[in-house]
Amino acid sequence: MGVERDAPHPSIAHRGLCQMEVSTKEERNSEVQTWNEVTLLYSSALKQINTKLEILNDEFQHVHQYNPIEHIKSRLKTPESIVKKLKKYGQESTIENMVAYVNDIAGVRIICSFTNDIYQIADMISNQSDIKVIEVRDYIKNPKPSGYMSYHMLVTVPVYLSDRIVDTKVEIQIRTVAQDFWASLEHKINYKFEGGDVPKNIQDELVECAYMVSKLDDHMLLLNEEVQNLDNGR
Ligand code: 0O2
Repeated sequence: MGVERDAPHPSIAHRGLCQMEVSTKEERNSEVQTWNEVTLLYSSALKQINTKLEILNDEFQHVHQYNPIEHIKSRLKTPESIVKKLKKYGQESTIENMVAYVNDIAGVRIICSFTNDIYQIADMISNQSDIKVIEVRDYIKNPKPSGYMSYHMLVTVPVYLSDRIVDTKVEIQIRTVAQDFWASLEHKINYKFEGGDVPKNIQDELVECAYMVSKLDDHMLLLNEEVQNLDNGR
């Protein structure tokens, strides 16, 4: 199980901060300090979640002799992307607003083989006593109009500092390899059109591909169950 970590480069973070409305040098220094503290919290939350997931995956391997998790990616949202989201929500670009309104500053994506792995992993996460599940969005049972399928959980994880414990938000996305393949191509296509309208025929083909991904996932799940039953009958 590979774990990738991407944090925004400090200079990018600084550039992002400078876009925020800060007037005096003292205010800017204090904002930089706050930014660094906030970034420390989110990156620590990612470390906590990643360790938990590795332990759960190892335990699952020990009990069931297979790994439900293919791989994990985690990232901190770039300041540019945070500012964009706050604009979308009609909020001013302040650190306070970013903490209050942007739920996916710390994001973890878990990729697994089969759709039933997704729900097992989600249950294992929810059962951790120190993790609080704030919201679940099941875009597998209810795909987005674009065709996007994934299971989203917004959780908080406690970060233990020297003088306090801070419950910190992390967005967890869980999806199959096939759903991830679709989402990454669709993301690239949207990026190519820079948020403008993707031609209708391409949108329709993406929806058609999402349907095929869903069929493929169902088929692979059945095939795997058939093979498991053969093994059990031996
Ligand atoms: P990035 O670069 O991945 O971080 P809301 O305003 O609360 O309704 P929000 O916060 O956008 O909506 O939440 P949503 O839609 O539940 O999930 C947001 C994230 O899910 C996105 O993050 C994407 O990672 C992923 N996602 C949602 N819809 C799609 C989609 O149609 N296609 C693809 N490829 N990914 C999607 P960001 O911040 O948009 O981007």
